[in-house]
Order: sequence, then C-alpha cells, then structure tokens
Amino acid sequence: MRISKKTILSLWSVSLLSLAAASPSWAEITVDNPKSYETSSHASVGAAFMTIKNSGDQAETIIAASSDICDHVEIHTMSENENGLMQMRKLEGGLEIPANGAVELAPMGYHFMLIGLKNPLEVGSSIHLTLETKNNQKIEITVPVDTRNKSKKN
Ligand SMILES: [Cu+2]
Repeated sequence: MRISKKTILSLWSVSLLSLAAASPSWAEITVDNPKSYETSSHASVGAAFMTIKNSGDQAETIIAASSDICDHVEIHTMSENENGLMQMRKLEGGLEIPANGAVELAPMGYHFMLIGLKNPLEVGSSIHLTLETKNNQKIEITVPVDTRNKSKKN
C-alpha cells in the first residue's frame, strides 16, 4: 500500500485528536432534564434546575456557573432556619457530584440562582448556562423555560 504525505498528515492529526480526547479527566459530567421557570415581568432573579450526573470514578465539583441572560449565577442550597422557615443560601465551596453518582437540583433544594435577569424568562424560550468544574471542565447546557402553573396551561 502506497501512503501519500497527505495520508500521513491526516493520520497524524487523528492521533493528536485522540490524545486530546484521552487527556486526564476521570469525572464525566452530564446533565439530565434541565429546567427553568418563567418569571414575572419585574423579577430580577430566576432559577435553573437539573440532574447533574458523574459517570467517572472520581468526584467532581461544580464551582461556578454563568449565563448571558443575567449578571451572575450562584449555586444555592435550601435549608430550614431556626424559625422553621425555608431559607436559601449560597453554597460555599461548590456542589460536589460523587463518583458514579448524581445530584438533583430541584425546587426547595439545590438550584442555580440566576441573579440580575436582563429580561424576564418567558415560557417556550431557553437559556444558555455554562457550568465550570474544579478540574477545569466546562459544560454547556440549554435550559428550557417552563410554565409555573401547569393547570393554567391546560
Ligand atoms: Cu436561590
């Protein structure tokens, strides 16, 4: 078989690509069922929910998130305060996704807080969210905006 220079070059670039794909990353982060809810016309904050899965054998931590639809995004958790009221607070140190595990972000629990909305979130639209991990992975997500009131819709 005659191998041309061009073939050698393309083989070379293929092997470079596979090297890049195999670079150390023991955490495989994926996102299931992303969802956000519509906001009223004067709301300055919204929230995004999803299930974050890690199919790797090393834990990974979501340390930051960002979106072009708001000023900044915080990772929040909710817990009961001393007066028995549910209160949300910023999760310091990020959200750890265990190896071969998943963490669900849902109303009354973990969520991404979208702070300083530039426009209200409208049903049928979607927002773009970038998650950043401790090990410098970036995960791009499209989050559809749903209605808050299912019964109103039907
Ligand atoms: Cu919040």
